This record gives sequence, C-alpha cells and structure tokens, in this order.
Amino acid sequence: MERDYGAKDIAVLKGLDAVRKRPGMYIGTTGVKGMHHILWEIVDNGMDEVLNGYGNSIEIEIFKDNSISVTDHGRGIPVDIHPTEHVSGVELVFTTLHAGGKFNNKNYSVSGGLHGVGASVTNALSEWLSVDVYKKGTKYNMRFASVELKNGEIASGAKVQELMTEPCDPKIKGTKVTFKPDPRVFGNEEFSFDTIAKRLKELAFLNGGVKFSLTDNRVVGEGGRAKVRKFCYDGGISDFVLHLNEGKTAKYNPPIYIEKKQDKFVVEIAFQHTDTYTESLFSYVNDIPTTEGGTHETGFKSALTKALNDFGRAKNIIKEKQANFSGEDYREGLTAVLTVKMQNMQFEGQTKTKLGNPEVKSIVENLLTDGIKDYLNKAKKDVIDAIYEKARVAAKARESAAKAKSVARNLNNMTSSALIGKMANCSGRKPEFNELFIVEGDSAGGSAKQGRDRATQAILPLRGKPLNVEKKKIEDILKNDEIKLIINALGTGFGNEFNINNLKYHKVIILADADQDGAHIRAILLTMFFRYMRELITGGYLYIGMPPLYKITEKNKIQYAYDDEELKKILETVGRNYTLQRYKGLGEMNPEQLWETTMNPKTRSLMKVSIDDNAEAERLIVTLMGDGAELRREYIFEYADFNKVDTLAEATKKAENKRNHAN
Ligand code: TSJ
Repeated sequence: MERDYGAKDIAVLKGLDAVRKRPGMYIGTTGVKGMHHILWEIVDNGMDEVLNGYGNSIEIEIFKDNSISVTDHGRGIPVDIHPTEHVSGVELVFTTLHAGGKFNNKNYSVSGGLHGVGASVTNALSEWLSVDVYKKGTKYNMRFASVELKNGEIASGAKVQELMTEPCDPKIKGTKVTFKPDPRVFGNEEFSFDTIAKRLKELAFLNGGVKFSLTDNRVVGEGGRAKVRKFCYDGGISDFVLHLNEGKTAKYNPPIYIEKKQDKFVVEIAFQHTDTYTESLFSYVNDIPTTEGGTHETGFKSALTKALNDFGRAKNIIKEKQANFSGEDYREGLTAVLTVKMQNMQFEGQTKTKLGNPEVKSIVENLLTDGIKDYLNKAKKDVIDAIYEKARVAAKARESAAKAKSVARNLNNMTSSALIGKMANCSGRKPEFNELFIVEGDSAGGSAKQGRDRATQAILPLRGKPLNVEKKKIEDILKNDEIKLIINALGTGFGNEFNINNLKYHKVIILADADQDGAHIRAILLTMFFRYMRELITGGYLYIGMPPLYKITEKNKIQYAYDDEELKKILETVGRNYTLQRYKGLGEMNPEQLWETTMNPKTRSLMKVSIDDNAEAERLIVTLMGDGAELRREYIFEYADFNKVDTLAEATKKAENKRNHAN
C-alpha cells in the first residue's frame, strides 16, 4: 500500500512518530506487557461505550498472525467531519494524541481511555490497524499502517485508506478495531490468552451483566474450532466476593452489597465475613486495581467501623460499659471488593496504584456510613448477630495477641535455646550477600551443611511438616517451634511487627523435594510468608530452589536434568552406555552433588517468588490451604502435575528466569 507523503501529512503524523521514538513514555515497556497495554487502550474505549449505556458486550478475537480485534455494539465512532479539525471522528481518534482532549466538546465526549493515552498510541505502535464502524445500515472502514518511507524512516500509523462505505444490515451496530502490534516495536512477543482472559474476568466481575468473550484462533479447541471463553456475572462484585470466598466458610449469605452515588461519583462495595482470620480487601478506581489502596479504602474502613459501632450502640448490642470494637475487629475474616468510578483520579505510591485524591476519603466514608446503616436497619437478625459475634471473638483474640507480641519479641532471646542448635549460620555479616536455605528433612539438611559455602550460606533444616498457618490464630502460630525458628533466623519479626530492614539474608531459599510432600511443604511456607511476612515476597527476597530430577552418568561424565524436556535433550546427546538415576529426594544427593546442582550460585537454578495478582494468590492459598477439600481436589486435578508446576509457586509468582543460572 503505497502513497505519497506531503507536508500536510507530516504535520498530522508528527505526534505518532513521537510515540514510536519513545514508546516507553506512553506504554511503559516494549515487552509483552506493553503489547497488552496497547490492547487495553482499545478495550477501555469499547468499555466506555458500554458504560455509557450503549451495547452490552465486548468481543475479543486473537488471530494466527498475532493480530487482534475488539468489538463493541454501541453507537460507533463518529464518522462525520469534525468542525474544526476537518477530518472524520474516526481519523481523529487514531491519529491524534489525546493529551489536549481535543474532543471533549459535546459532540465527541470521549473520556480518553482509562489507561489514558488513547487509541492513537495503539495505532502508532501497530504494523497495521483497521477500524470498522457499523451505523444505520452503513459499514465504514478506514485503515492505517506504519510504513517505511523512502528515506528509511517509519511513518507511524499513517492513513492508508480513506473512509470507505458499503451498505450493511441496519441491525448491526458498533465498532470493531483490528490491529497487529508491530514486531519492529515488540519483537516476537505474542498475545497471551491467559493474561487477556484474566483481565476480562475481572472486568466482568466489576461490570455486572456485561458479556465478554475471548476467541483464540491460534489454538484449536474441542471439535476443531477455535478456543473460546465467555465471562458474564450478573451479580457483579457480589459474585466477585463469592468467587474469592469459595473454599472458605461464610458467616452469612449473600454478601452485603451497597451502591451509592453523588453527582458523577459512584461507589460500590460488596463484603462478606468468613470464619478465617485475615482481611482481604480488593479495591478499584475506574476498573483499575489499586493494589496499594488509598483514600477510597480509608473511607470504606472508617465507614464500616463507624456504622457498626453507631448501630451497635443504638441497638444496645454493644453495652454501655463495653468499649467500642476496633476496625480490625470488624474486619477479621472479611472479604471485600470496593470500587469507585470518578473523574480526575490521581495515583500515587511506589507503583502508582494508590488513589491519592484527598476528597475521596470523606465522600466514600459519608456515602458508605449511610449505606451500611441503612442496610443494618433492614438486615436479618442472623446477619447482624454473625457480624458482632465475629468482632467479639476478634476483640478477645486481640487481647491475647498482645501477649503473642511479647512471644514474638522473646524470639530474639532464644539464641541459646535448644532449637537453634539445628541451624548452621554463615560467617559473613553482610545481609546482601547472605543466603538462608530452609531445607526439608534432616538428611538433606546435613548434606547442605557440608556442601555449602560457609561464608554466605546458612542452613535451616526442617523436620516434618511446618504448621499450616491458614485458619490458625496468630498466637497459636507463634507457639510452633519450626515457625519460631524461621522468624528468629530471619531477624525480621512477624505480622504487624515485621520489619524488612532487619532481614539477615537477602536470599531466602526454600529447598524441598520435587514430590507431593515437598510441594506441600513449599505451599505451607509460602502461605506463611504470604500471610505474615509478605514484604519478603514483594521485596524479591524469597526463592524456591530447584533440585534436578535426573542424573545421567556416561563413563566419567555426569549431567543433570531439571525437567523431562531437558532429560530428553541430554539423552539425545549421550551414547548408549549411560545410567539414568531419578532423584526421589534431596536426601539421595551427597554434599558435593547438592552443592553442584542446587546450591552453587554459578550453576544452580532458582525460581523467584512474586505476587502477580493479589486476588488470584489469595484465592489459591485459600483453595490449597483452607478447608475446602472439594475445591482443592478440583484445583489439583486441573493442574494435574503437582510437581512440575509447583502449584502455589506457579500462581503466586512470575518465574523470573526459571533457570536462573546467571544469578
Ligand atoms: F479506541 C477506539 F477508538 F479504538 C475504539 C473506540 C475501540 C473500540 C473497540 C470502540 C470504540 C468506540 C467508540 N465504541 N464506541 C464509541 N463511541 C464513540 O466514540 C461515540 C459515538 C457517538 C457519540 C455521540 O455523541 O453521538 C459519541 C462518542 C464518543
């Protein structure tokens, strides 16, 4: 598709070329994440149309060449000529950077996409983009491409086809945008079905009743057809709470749901208490997750505490001589999803995922205090009883937790205790260089102590299974010897008293067998770190050691394989006279082998544990460690190979260099 480029075009294209020169400024990265970012720009625009009340579904389709289409069934992007820009609305949307909000007049009140940079950025970073608008019996089509000019430069997102029209069925309405991310920008990255499905599922929960579908033409599903997934939750965020609480025992049903509006500001909350002891609050602003919280969360928490204390006093549930319950008491075992829709949101925090607008605290607090009180005044007695009973028990536990704190402090004084005798510390005194191996079993622990680098590697052998902390109160957890050992070794304290600055080892490495028991031990330890020492994970200090599964000996040459694929590759290179040993556990390795394969920083493999998605991690831990045996069976069935995909690690992490020889 060739054409001449005149001066008038260059002026129009200038903005988009800036995007191509510095993609990072607009989409963060040019990796796989950035490629999905340019998809979200388009999806957000379609969502805006749905949220304005036009059309009730969004379809996404991935094609074999890594192009992708997004379709809505709304009014269609305006095709008429813009009064001052003198080009069609469609052309403006894809060729103008949204910064100035050129079309914030009453004709084109585009909100600009929630991620903020607009559809023109997607166009600028695409090899080609095609837009179809279906309106009143006419189908319009316009195309853009990033084409190489004679001088070798690239004209980004240039119009290569004027708005074409043809008649269509007047019943068809909406906008369809198809584009192919430019490999010159994104290399060979591909769209991920799971990433897109996860976000669509989240959007489906956050926008109850809206239908989403995802079709993947790259893979063939059942019956030789493309793989399709659909998401729609009529219950909205109440369904989200039920989903998060699957596997927990709820104190009442259904979840409590409140929606309140004030001018253009909308707040929605759904919550439900369970018999667990931790609080899980997930919050969003304009469908964007606010993982660091912010003023909306603060407002909700104040509202919940205030409404329950006021109501409790008014109804004499909290007696005259009794003290008010604390916010923490009311939130023990609480699962809640909070969303606000607002204008001019401001993000702060380390990862810009914290809502900063100060006015939001009091708006949310006032709206929800009223909302929760109204709810309580009409609520069934069972629900009210369940909430205050939970708070009463929590308040009692808080008193004993005060005692537990002194237990935690005393941990620092137990260096002389018999327990610590098992641990082999390293001689180096620089935490940044030191590593702590938490090793399953005394025999592997023994090998690790002999094989290690004494200067930097400390060994903590665990005998038996550590305590499963899920569903245990903090004071009981802190009575457990193995846990005391770990806390003491790390030096950080625990729970509310956790302080990452005191961490004595900047790599904490869990080393367990590659079998069911080992997977269970990993899961238990990960659960404890997730619940009570989360910064160990978010700070990037926690790792999983990867012992080899096979040893291949050929004459004097020994090779190790860490998975079946690697085994296959090695076996292709060896002759006929070899012996193959499958390691059943770490204990089968002698100290030299353990050092060589699993501990030596130059040759080992480590998997860094990280939390990709708080809601998913939360659900997974509840599934694997909580009391829902049925759900657990299903989960393990779904991820049948319990060892290869270390279930909990796999879902709570992003394997950073799965075979990280370079670390
Ligand atoms: F981002 C985008 F441009 F690529 C895009 C826009 C992508 C997708 C999938 C959908 C859309 C889109 C835009 N769908 N619907 C609209 N609607 C409008 O732009 C529109 C239509 C009519 C009026 C009006 O006032 O009559 C106003 C607007 C903003």
